[in-house]
Amino acid sequence: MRHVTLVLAAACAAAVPLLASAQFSRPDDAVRYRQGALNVMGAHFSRLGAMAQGKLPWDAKAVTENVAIVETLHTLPFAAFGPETSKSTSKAKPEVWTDTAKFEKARDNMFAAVSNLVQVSKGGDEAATKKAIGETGASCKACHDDFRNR
Ligand code: ASC
Repeated sequence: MRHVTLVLAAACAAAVPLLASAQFSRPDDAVRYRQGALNVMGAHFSRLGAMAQGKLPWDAKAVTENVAIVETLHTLPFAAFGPETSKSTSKAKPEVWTDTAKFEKARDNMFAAVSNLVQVSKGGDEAATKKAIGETGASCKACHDDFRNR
């Protein structure tokens, strides 16, 4: 039984990207942290989006570099959405804290899309990678539509 539990725990740990813990002195520091991480991630994801849409030429080296940055950053913002930040000024909608299950589902959809993008992009298939970029962008947008004010 203990063995089964350990195997299950290991499988879960492998399936769910770890949320890096971070420490903030004040709620506003957490808000700045998550905005910074999302802003930098957006700058790099935008480059991928532009290539996927043919607005920039496809550049396999740039794809690898930008996917690696998105992979590193994508879990970071979520350590900084604690309930103590719900009263800080930001674009986050109250639903982040009142409908946490839905927010976490949107987060997990994005995590899954990024995992898929990382895997697919390693295969070097341009069309498949463009599709994975599109699916990842849709997961960003879905969360913004429901949980971010304009
Ligand atoms: C980006 C970016 C986002 C997403 C989203 C996709 O490049 O900064 O937030 O893509 O716009 O629809």
